Amino acid sequence: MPVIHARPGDFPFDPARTAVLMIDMQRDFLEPGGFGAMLGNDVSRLAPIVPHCVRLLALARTAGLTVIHTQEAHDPSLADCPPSKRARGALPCGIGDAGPLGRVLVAGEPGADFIPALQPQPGDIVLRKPGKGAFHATALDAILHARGITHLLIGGVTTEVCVQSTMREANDRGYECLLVTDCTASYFPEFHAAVIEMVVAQGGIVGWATPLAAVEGALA
Ligand code: TIU
Repeated sequence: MPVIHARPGDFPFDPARTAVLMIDMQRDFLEPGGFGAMLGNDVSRLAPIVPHCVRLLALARTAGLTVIHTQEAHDPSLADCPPSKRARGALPCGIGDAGPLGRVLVAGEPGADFIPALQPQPGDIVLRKPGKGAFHATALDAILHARGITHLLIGGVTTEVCVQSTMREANDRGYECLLVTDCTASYFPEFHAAVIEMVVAQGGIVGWATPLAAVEGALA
């Protein structure tokens, strides 16, 4: 069984029971004019991980891992968007409003699409989600059970929002989770660093963490 060298210790995994979960690599979070920018963030901070995420997905497909892309986006009716979420931040152009990338965080709009470098490929799974955590109000748990998936390699954006929420949800459901540290990014570098420490502390209370090179070392 391959082993990924990680913190707080080695992460053994069966590739046939392992999925890469790529969280929300959408134009709305990575490009100017999207939801992340509407929130006042410097979206250029997320760009450096893109080549790493490309490598992780290519490696996963070659090694036969399941690849799942999540997409934070709402139904055009906004029926799946809690009013509290829409009101948060009192944005002049917020969820559901018309922005430079189409209606903000709405499925089918340009902003909700994945960035060009990380478009889903045939065989990948795409999962739309209305919340920050990918298990909330989705079929993710059923999808993973149906494939016998027990281990997750997690990347995407942002580290302390959708990535951390999803990793905690997965950990509570019994999945063994590894955060690929240079395949995830935050608008706040200090939050990114803190999440990594939170995950691996206390014997890996939420899971494991390691850079892409260690994943490549195990799957090469
Ligand atoms: N604002 C922020 O950092 N993130 C989100 O709103 N969604 C995700 O992390 N995908």
